[in-house]
Order: sequence, then C-alpha cells, then structure tokens
Amino acid sequence: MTSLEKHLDERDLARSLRADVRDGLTATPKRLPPKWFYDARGSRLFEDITRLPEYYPTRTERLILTENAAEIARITDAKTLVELGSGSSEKTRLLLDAMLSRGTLGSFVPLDVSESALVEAVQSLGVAYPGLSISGVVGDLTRHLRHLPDGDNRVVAFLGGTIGNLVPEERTAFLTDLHAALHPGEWLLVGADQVKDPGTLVPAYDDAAGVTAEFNKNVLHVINRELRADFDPLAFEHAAVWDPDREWIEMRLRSVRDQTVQIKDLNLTVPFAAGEEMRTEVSAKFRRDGLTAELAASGFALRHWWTDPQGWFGVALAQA
Ligand code: AVJ
Repeated sequence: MTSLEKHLDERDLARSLRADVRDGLTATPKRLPPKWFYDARGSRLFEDITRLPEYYPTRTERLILTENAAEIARITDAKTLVELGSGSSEKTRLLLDAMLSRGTLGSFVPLDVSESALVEAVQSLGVAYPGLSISGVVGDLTRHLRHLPDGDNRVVAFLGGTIGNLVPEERTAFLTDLHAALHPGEWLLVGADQVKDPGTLVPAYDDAAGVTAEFNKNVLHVINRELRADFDPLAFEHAAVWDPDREWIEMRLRSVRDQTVQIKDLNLTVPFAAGEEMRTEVSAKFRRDGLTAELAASGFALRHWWTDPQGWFGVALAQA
C-alpha cells in the first residue's frame, strides 16, 4: 500500500525560491540556502559525492547503521518509521529490514521537499516491501512536521548529517517543533558528522575531481532556469572553508570578476565585486556533548550513541 500526501506544490516552492533568492542576494554578505541544490541534476551530483573517496560521511554512517540497525529496532520496537529528507532511501532499507524482522513495524513515512525523489522512493520501496504501508509526504522539514501522520511508537530518522545544514537557531526551532509533534516516549534517530581534523573535513567538501564544485554551482543553474537569471557558472569559483569557532564548513561561490547578474523574474540586478564570496551552505559538525545538550534543550533525552572506530560520524538515538 503506497500513498502520497502533498503539503507543498509547485506554487509554494516557486514562492519560497523567489523569497530566498531575493532575501539572500540583497543581503550583505550574500547567501543562498542549500535546499535549492537538489533539482534532478543536483540530486544526481549529490549521489556522486557520496561515492567520492574524500566524502567519508555517507559510507561511515552506513557502516554504523549496518552494525547497529538490529539494536535500534530492538530498543525502539518501532511501529512507524518516519524519515525526514529521505531523498534516495538506501540507508533506510537497513532500518526497514531490521524493524521488519523484529516484527513491530507496520508503516513507513518518508518526508521530502522533492516530489520526484519521493515518488521514486515510494515506488521502489513499495515493490521491495509489499506488506508495508508507505505514505510519502511532500513537505519542508522546517515547516510541515505538524502534518506527520499520527501513530504510536514512531521513530523519526534524520540521517546523513543533514541536521548540520541548519544553523544553531534553526536547529533549536526544528528540534522544538519535532518534539511538539511527538508523543512522550517516541524516538529521534539523528546522524551527525563529528568535528575532526580540517585536513579531513575540507577535502570532503572540495574534492579533487571537482564534483562538489559542480554541485555547488548547480544552484546557479537552478536559479537561471527557475527565475530566468543569467548567472555565468564559469564566472564563479567553488570554495570550502572550515570555521573553527562555529565548527562548521561553509561552501561559498566566489565571483572571479566584477559582474552584474540579472534575475528577470525578480526584476533584480545583483552586483558582484571581484573576489566577493556568497555563502551557499553551512555544514555544521558536532561533538557528542554539544549535541546531547541541544537535544536536551528541546526535550529529547539521549538514550544511545553509536560511532565508527575513528569517531568521525555519530548516530544518536534520543527519546521525546
Ligand atoms: C546532504 C547536507 C548531509 O552537508 O555533507 C555534500 C551536503 N554538501 N557536499 C553535507 C553536501 C557538500 C551534505 N548533506
């Protein structure tokens, strides 16, 4: 049984893209939110990133989940698995398999902003898990948590380190909203990339093959297409910078020359100075204690913590 519920349609998406681009490109310094990377091409480029030698998070988290999915299933006895920002749901299968063999699981609820990614995931999972009720929700994880289907003993999985795309204030708002959407005793399973040597972190966001650079510039292609803009992607350079105070990676696009960009649908002309940098993504890195405190501040109690032998990536299981 599969179904799809929409809390976001093309008009909502178009409206929020316009607002984000107008706000971000008229701010100082300029910025764009990372969620606009992921059109079909951007999602493909991200999949390529996950297979790069420098990009350790995906394979490290997969290792942690492979080793501990059975324990996660045993501890939670999940009846419903909710996955936020599910994208392609390869790691989800590890959890679904473990929860199904435990015998408690009845439904899976993936939530994603991308309707196409969601439809694909719901269809292929529907074939692989014919007995499972799968209800996709097209929505924005910072806005539509209230619309999660009610259930009992739900486990909400937020994997991949995507929580790091939220800045601290956004994380607090997100965790507080999520806590309000859950019943006491329900679960949050969150994957968080850990603080480590910048010599490891920076190449993960600035790979030798240039895939991350293409991914970063993809936001310019998206804006060109969706808002009739004339960004020249060749006139911007990719940069990945470790901020040791805030403990996050920033991806930026640096203008290689003085230039102006027209964004027709916004009636906006945007000047860039040579060397000017625009922030396109924050990818925060965590420490166990800091994450535990953030979870606690939103009402979640950390129950379990798993990591890889090098301590590069952490998976936290917390209870509402
Ligand atoms: C999908 C948000 C987890 O921050 O590591 C990969 C996105 N950006 N390379 C991350 C990303 C550049 C990724 N997340």
